[in-house]
Amino acid sequence: SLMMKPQVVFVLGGPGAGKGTQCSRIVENYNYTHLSAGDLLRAERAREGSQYGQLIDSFIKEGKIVPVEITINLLQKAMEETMKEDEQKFRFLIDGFPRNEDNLTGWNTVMDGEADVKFVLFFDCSNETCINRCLERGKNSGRTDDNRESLEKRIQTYLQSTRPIITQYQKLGKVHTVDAARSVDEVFADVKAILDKEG
Ligand code: UP5
Ligand code: MG
Repeated sequence: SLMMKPQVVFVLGGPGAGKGTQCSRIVENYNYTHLSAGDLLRAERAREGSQYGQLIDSFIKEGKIVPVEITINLLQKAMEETMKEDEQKFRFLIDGFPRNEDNLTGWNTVMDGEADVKFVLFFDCSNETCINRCLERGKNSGRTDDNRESLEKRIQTYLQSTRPIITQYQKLGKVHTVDAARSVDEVFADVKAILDKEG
């Protein structure tokens, strides 16, 4: 059968900006599949027999960005599996990727012609808000990076590596910025307005 080309929205923002929370809301209301790069990496870390478990573990604790080959492979597999199961599911929210130049180059190389990046949804809030949300979550998230030390590093990586990627997409006119410091409902109201307009 004729497979549709995957239609991708990149969802970016600082650690704890609410990317995952908003993606869940989107999935409830729109025909999108949510793929969190971080969740896929954590699942790969936990997978029996994974050759990347230790590497992923140490990169996540250090707030560093895992080599793109690993992440892209997981994203590609997840997209393929989703579309194989239901060919109507060709719209994807890719949450937390691309995070640096290596990620972007890797995506552009591997996915050139294979997927359309429609736009970037950017959840913008202060570093302080990001840190407070992650520390609060850290009380029971079990995430190895929801502590002050890892968070400092995650914020540094975000500012140094991820913001420039968002800026690049901004120059292409492809970024929709949402003020993520407000309540989940208020943020989602803005998200809805964007998706209703952009599809
Ligand atoms: N919360 C959410 N929205 C709120 C709101 N409006 N008001 C009040 N509270 C709100 O939310 C975080 C917390 O805040 C939750 O408790 C939530 O209830 C509350 P969440 O929706 O989880 O935010 P999110 O932006 O998804 O935060 P997350 O911690 O997942 O962001 P990160 O980008 O830091 O984490 P991710 O899982 O994407 O990546 C983790 C690590 O994996 C990276 O640091 C990196 O080491 C590695 N990684 C790669 O190497 N490559 C990749 O491509 C992706 C990840
Ligand atoms: Mg997340």
